[in-house]
Amino acid sequence: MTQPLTIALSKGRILDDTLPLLAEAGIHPAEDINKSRKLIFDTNHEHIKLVVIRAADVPTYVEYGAADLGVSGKDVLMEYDSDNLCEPLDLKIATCRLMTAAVKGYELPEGRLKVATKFVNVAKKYFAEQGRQVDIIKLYGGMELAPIMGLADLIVDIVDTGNTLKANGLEPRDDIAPISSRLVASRAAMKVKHAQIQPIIDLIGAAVERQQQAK
Ligand code: PRT
Ligand code: MG
Repeated sequence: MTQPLTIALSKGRILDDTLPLLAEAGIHPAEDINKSRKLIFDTNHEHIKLVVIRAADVPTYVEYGAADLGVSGKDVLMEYDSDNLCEPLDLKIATCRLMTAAVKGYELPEGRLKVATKFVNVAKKYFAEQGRQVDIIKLYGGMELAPIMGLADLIVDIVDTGNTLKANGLEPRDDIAPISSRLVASRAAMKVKHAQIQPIIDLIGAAVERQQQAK
């Protein structure tokens, strides 16, 4: 008998891109995920279950083996920063960039910078690599407000079209990393459950290829 295999999906905008990709891979939830209040879903594959959880919690579920695979933004994985996780596939969905931004035309002060972000670990690492002294101010959202209100010199945030920055009188400054969602697994599960996990990686990998070709 095959053990059920659980894939943890990130709720929110990543889910909107994940469901069509899973459909392309032939994995269909038993009911409409967007219309249900359930968190765990059966699929047309008897041994594959889907769970829908807060995006920031997906790496935790996967690292501790509560889910066998996950779909996570690269930004979330960079911030989580665990050696126990691996990324068998770049799903090439929910693409954007992690950037610094400041008030348009604002000249950065010499010396220590105040940086507001929810990506505290990413920001620390980035500015350390730049050799720049910073005070990181942790925010939970709405980062765009921080430079306008004088809370910070810079923010580290996700940018897609740049419209949100522009609408708030900000401008993008430096690129930190290109972002897309990844299929994530724990290194332990990749060894122990390889025979079960690999066929699913192959299914989804082929679907990614087909989606890219259709573009
Ligand atoms: O909202 P909640 O706190 O529950 O969770 P969340 O904010 O992590 O979830 P959600 O649904 O917003 O999804 C976030 C994930 O989607 C990120 O971790 C990225 O991997 C991915 N992603 C892709 C984006 C964007 N594109 C994006 N544009 N996440 C956020 N944005 C936001 C950004 O924060 C900014 O406010 O969109 C705005 C910028 O967009 P532009 O087009 O105006 O530049
Ligand atoms: Mg959000």
